[in-house]
Amino acid sequence: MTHFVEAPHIACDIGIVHLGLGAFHRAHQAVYLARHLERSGDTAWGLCSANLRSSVGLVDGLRAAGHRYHVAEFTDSNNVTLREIGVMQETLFTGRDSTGQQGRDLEALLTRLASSKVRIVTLTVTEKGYFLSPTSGNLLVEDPMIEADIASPDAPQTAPGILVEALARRRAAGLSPFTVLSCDNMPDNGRRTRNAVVQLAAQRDSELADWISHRGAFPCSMVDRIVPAMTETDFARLGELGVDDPNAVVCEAFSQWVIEDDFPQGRPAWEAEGVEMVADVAPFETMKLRMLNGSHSLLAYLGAIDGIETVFEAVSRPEFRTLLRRYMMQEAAPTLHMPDGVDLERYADDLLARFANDSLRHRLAQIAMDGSQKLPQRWLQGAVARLQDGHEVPCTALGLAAWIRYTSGVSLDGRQHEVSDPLASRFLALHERHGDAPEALVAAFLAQEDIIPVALTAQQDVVDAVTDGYRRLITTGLAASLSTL
Ligand code: NAI
Ligand code: CS2
Repeated sequence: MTHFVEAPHIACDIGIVHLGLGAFHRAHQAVYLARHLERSGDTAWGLCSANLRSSVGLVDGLRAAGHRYHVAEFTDSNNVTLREIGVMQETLFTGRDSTGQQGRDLEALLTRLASSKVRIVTLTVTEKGYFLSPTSGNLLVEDPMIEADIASPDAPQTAPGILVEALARRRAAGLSPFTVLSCDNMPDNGRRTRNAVVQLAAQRDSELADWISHRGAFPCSMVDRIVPAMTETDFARLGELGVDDPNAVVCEAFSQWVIEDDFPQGRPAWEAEGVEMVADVAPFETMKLRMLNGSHSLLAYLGAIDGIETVFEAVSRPEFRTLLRRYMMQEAAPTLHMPDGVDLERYADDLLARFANDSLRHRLAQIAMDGSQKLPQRWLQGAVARLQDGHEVPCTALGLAAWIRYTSGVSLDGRQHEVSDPLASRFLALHERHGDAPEALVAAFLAQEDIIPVALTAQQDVVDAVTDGYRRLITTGLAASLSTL
């Protein structure tokens, strides 16, 4: 069954600016705002969405479409809600466009951010977009992009740089800071965002940094909706449903948003749309990152090195479902501290059902991206906790072995694949230096202390488990490795 939901044409003030106009933003935050607008008629929370480095075509395509697009929410391949979204009022691009011009709309974005009507900034710029060390959580001040923003603070290119310049303008104009709400898959994402902004501000003006630190609000949030990158198959399927929209996104019907309620300048009444406003997001964030995202990364690396393409394909194999259930219930769930009433067995079952949604072509290659930025919160912090409780982490160890193999760019049968990661060149150098000698190669990867916690590599049995896992993968293949597990 196909259910169409059209969007009324309602002129809004722009109260929220979003950085990172990607698929997830269009299918998650913008949907909650659109439903809020349609239900309440509250026109204070129109949306300006900006891309800082890629997808200028999407920015211009949405402008050409009057900033209206479609979200196809699939319960399964036979049931979909086609929702038109009309809450977006402006789209901007501040990266380098096809003519080589840098920062086409930068001044427009900074002016928008300095407007008294803008009271919230949300972000989905991926884990790497904050320029933070995955282990220490501190700003990577030696990153060339951050160095450039320190040298030219009034012409920022990074998300932290844009936030600092906008906050500096608001302070100079006597305005309060906007609230900064990260919607990225990072633990403690609000506090990590605060780190990036305050530490960058301190590079230019300690009084500005103090002002942001004391007056700024950076609530944490847990976000959840599976939104795969669009494929030609997806566009063709929407075409069959009568939707010809190059800016459309496809996603599952499930959606969840848990937000720390800290909005000094006010916020939309998100509760009416099912958003959970809480005092402490941490338990929900850790649960989701370790159980959902940790499972996703296991599928991504173990599946991709064996030529499996999608989540649906992987979980169609019983050995993967067994692996995920064992990982979730024996290595992730025991490390969680949930409020009464949260049933983790039920949550694990629900996740396996969501992964088996036959209408989503969620590519393992997309999930495998940026592993250096994802694995600390998805596997490694939980593994350290589990080991400190005296338990082994065999699923995580095999996952690490698969990740190491994945970063070589060569699958188990010799086929090549792209390795998309900010540290890809470092990983390639390690492979070139150590070849397929499991002991030396694994030791070299586990010695990367900016990714792998020392508390993990101090456990020799973990090092041995990863080494044995790597050796089994390259000598006996995936099926045998999983059955041995
Ligand atoms: P996408 O590829 O459609 O969009 C990524 C966005 O991040 C783009 O706007 C891109 O320009 C921006 N970006 C990438 N690197 C950046 C950088 N260094 N500085 C500034 N902007 C940068 O990906 P999608 O699906 O929108 O996911 C984005 C983030 O949303 C994820 O990394 C994750 O943190 C979060 N998320 C995604 C979910 C999904 O299922 N797709 C679900 C839950 C959270
Ligand atoms: C995925 C997430 O790409 C990935 O790393 O694990 O984007 C995942 O789809 C979402 O977190 C689901 O909420």
